Amino acid sequence: MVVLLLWGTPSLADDHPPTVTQPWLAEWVNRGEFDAAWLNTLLAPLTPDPRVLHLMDSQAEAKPYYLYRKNFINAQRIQSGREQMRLHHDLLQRIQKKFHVPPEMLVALWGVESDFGRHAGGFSVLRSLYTLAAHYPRRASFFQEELRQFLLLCREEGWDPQVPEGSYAGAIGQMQMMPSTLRAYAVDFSGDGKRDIFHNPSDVLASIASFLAGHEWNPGGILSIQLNQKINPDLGTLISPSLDAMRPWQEWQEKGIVLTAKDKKPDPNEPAALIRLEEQQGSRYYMVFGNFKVITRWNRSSRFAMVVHELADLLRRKPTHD
Ligand SMILES: [Ca+2]
Repeated sequence: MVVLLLWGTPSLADDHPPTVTQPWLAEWVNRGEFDAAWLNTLLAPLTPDPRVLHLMDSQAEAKPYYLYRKNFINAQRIQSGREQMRLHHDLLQRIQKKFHVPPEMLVALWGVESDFGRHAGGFSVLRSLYTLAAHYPRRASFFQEELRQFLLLCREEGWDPQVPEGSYAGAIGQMQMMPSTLRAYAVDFSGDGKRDIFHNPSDVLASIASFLAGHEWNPGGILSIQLNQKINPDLGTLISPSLDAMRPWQEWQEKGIVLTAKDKKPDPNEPAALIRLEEQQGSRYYMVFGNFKVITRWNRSSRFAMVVHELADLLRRKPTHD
């Protein structure tokens, strides 16, 4: 009954039953967030995008780390990253002053997410999110909320919802943030009053910094230390089930983890976890610390965090010329 009241007469509802009668949309209208006729006009003509559903189901396969790394780190990516570091040197310094996140970390995330803005689109955000909200039961409630956040974001920023392009999963802009994350963390750093995360490197890089700072990035904190398996033979039995279960570094020392003399010395209270990544030659083990976990707040995968970490290290180092 509610549906009929909200969405007009039965005959009108019959014209567009697949979209406008869904209870989660009716709830937005009931809450007074959106106008029913506006939603109807926007969503009723949309058809599910089969490419989006296909890509969602084909992403699950986990490549070993050494193959995963190749998708993000190569000579071209490192060279472009170093050029961006030079080009935006002053901007990056100003962002660091405000957010206390190092330039190479911002540029590395930018590079991993969109190759420095070269590949940030291709899918209509509206159609992708609607496809997943209405036709992907496994994660429907997540994408229904992201669609709602996207429509609120469009209203706040003055965007036509039909225009923005993003990833097949609805990630937007040169840093590929989901709409809820964008609303919470994106900032205007260029000073024109707009959060232009599609075109403006100031806004893009500062928005990345805003996210990391907002997740308790520790300036000067350690990300990871590779462990020497010769002096730590039982690492396989100590792997952390999840980064949510980090323990103070001191407890790892008590369990027998030994660093080499050249390693940085973490604070005894620094939260730490033990992870394993697969290289072509076999397993490698790392102690990872608070700042590594901050990157996993962006993307939950340890492989993602390590690839950002490695690219950042390569960008910080001066290229070696003969
Ligand atoms: Ca701006």
